[in-house]
Amino acid sequence: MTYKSGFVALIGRPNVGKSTLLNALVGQKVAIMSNRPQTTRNRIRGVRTTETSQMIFIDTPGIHKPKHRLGEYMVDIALKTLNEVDVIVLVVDASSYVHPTEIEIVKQLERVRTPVALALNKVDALEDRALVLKRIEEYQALRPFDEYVPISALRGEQVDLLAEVIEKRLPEGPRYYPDDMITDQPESFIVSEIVREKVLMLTRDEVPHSVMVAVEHMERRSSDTLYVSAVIYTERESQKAILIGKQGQMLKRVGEMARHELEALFGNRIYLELWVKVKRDWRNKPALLHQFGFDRDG
Ligand SMILES: Nc1nc2c(ncn2[C@@H]2O[C@H](COP(=O)(O)OP(=O)(O)OP(=O)(O)O)[C@@H](O)[C@H]2O)c(=O)[nH]1
Ligand SMILES: [Mg+2]
Repeated sequence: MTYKSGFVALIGRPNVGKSTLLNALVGQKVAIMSNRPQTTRNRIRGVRTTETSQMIFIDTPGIHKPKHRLGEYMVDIALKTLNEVDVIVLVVDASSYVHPTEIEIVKQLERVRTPVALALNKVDALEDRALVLKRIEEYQALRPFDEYVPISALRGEQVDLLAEVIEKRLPEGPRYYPDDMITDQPESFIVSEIVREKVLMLTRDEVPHSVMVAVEHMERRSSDTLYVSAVIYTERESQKAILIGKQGQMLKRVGEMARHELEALFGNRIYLELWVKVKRDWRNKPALLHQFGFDRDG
């Protein structure tokens, strides 16, 4: 039997569940998720290897109308991905109406010849599951998709079916990554993202969006202890005060939650030291974006 492999982009507007789907497809958490739009800021790769195929999924930032340079970068990188993959999965929220952004995304898809599967996510949130048929018709009216798959990424429903229909569309190819490799992200990136995820969970309004986490130092101090020092950057003194909290309570909670998850993930004891610093308006400063790794070719 021939072995198939290839790259698969997960695209869609913010908050539809792309990262949740990526994690379900690879069977492990490789991308952080939250109920805030614009959670994902970079391309995140997750690998699913089976006897018959290897798929490299690329989770992308949600496509939206950018309000700052970071947003421009995020949308750029998502659209650029369309040209670099074998299959595109447009993820939509089946429990909500067709959004103007989805109409925009479909326009962008006219530029590419790549097969596009429509994943209608969040079917668990539909009052009546038959509504998904109506949703399919609405999307079909925008363009014919190569596949339509209703799923619940959160519950893992029909995620294997989605993988099957994607596999059909992949070219013959080798195993690019070792069997047991699930992501190619460096440990320091995973650490910074998990810290950021806890900030997204615990803060509100503009604070979650203003945050950038940078791991400054990681060091194995003994066979079972990993020492990590990270800085949470924010844009204003007032946000810094919120992140630290009364008597440092907020920072402590962020640190405890992140440490707990990282210990489970790495199977090590983690000594996590967090600092909060202000970098005024960093989301609009090209030099800072570059320093934080948001490069257009990234
Ligand atoms: N009910 C339900 N909620 C879901 C499902 N999939 C994802 N969600 C929720 O939707 C929210 C957004 O999920 P994410 O995976 O972070 O969405 P995203 O598309 O990656 O968002 P961005 O990174 O901001 O573009 C989270 O609160 C998820 O728990 C699903 O199948 N059903
Ligand atoms: Mg995401």
